[in-house]
Amino acid sequence: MQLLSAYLKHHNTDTELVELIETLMVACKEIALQLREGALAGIHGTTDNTNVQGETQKKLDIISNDILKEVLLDNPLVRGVASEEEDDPVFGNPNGRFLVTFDPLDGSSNIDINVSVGTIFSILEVPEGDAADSVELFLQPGRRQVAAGYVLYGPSAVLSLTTGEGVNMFTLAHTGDFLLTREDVKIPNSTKEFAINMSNHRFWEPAMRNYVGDLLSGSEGPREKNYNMRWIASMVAEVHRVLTRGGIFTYPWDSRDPQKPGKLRLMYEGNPMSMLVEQAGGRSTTCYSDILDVDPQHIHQRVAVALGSSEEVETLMRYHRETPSVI
Ligand code: P6P
Repeated sequence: MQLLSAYLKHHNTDTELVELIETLMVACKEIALQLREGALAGIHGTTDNTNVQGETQKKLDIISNDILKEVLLDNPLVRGVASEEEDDPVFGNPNGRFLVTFDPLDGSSNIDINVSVGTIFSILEVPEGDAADSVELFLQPGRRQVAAGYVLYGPSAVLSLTTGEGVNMFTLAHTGDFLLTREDVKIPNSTKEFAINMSNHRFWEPAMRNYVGDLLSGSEGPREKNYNMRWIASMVAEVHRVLTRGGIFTYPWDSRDPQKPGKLRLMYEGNPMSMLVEQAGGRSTTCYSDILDVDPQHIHQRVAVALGSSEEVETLMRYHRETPSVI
């Protein structure tokens, strides 16, 4: 089994990017250890704090966020970090080359019920000629990412990573090393599995209601095949399933907050997951256009997401082209 750093070096990955990824994994290994302790460490449950998203912060949200901030900003390669749990970016070495955005513990509402959660990360380079520390440095379209990935803390801890040369998966061994366990991951073009939070049905656009209604009609309906549904309420786990066996995962716009395009965040959920999915041969869209082409205006900007098996995502997009939008 090949070590993460050996695999990246063997494939001529930029040496400073390899160092940054290794630094990220130091933080994720510490988070994995904290999670493994679970209730024994007295770190389950919520705090009295609400984050910039308006969500009550779990103790492990803050612990994970602090571990990532401390470890990353200690590396001189890092110019700054932006986190789901921080109002504003935090800056480090003014000569640092990289910017890192992250959701430190995605799916954290699942922690207390011992269901998989994960750390999602996106790596950008500081734009040429930009001198001042500002949030503007981060506001780059997803196609500018130099690397993206997540560490899924499940029955095993698995890193899914892309540096723009496909997607590979590395499992955390008891030795503390990430070892290559799946190479050149490819998402099947078609699927019979969809993931959506059905409780929001009455809030969706007509196109989404029509699309899901036809999935539910199964072989008697226009899709002429039976589908199965999953919903884990942890994007990292859903995307890992899609990368592993195909499927479509979607969190679309809904009318509960019509001004927001969706629930998920572009810079540290939509963009990194979209890079992974596209690098694995899938599609990742807003239901109308590719997420990686969205021009970000705000560090905590939200985005509608529909990602996975290319033929299924393109079918969903066709429903949205053919049905008048209400947005
Ligand atoms: P809901 C977790 O809070 C998250 O951001 C994603 O990981 C997940 O897919 C989604 O929200 C779940 O949302 O509305 O089903 O709780």
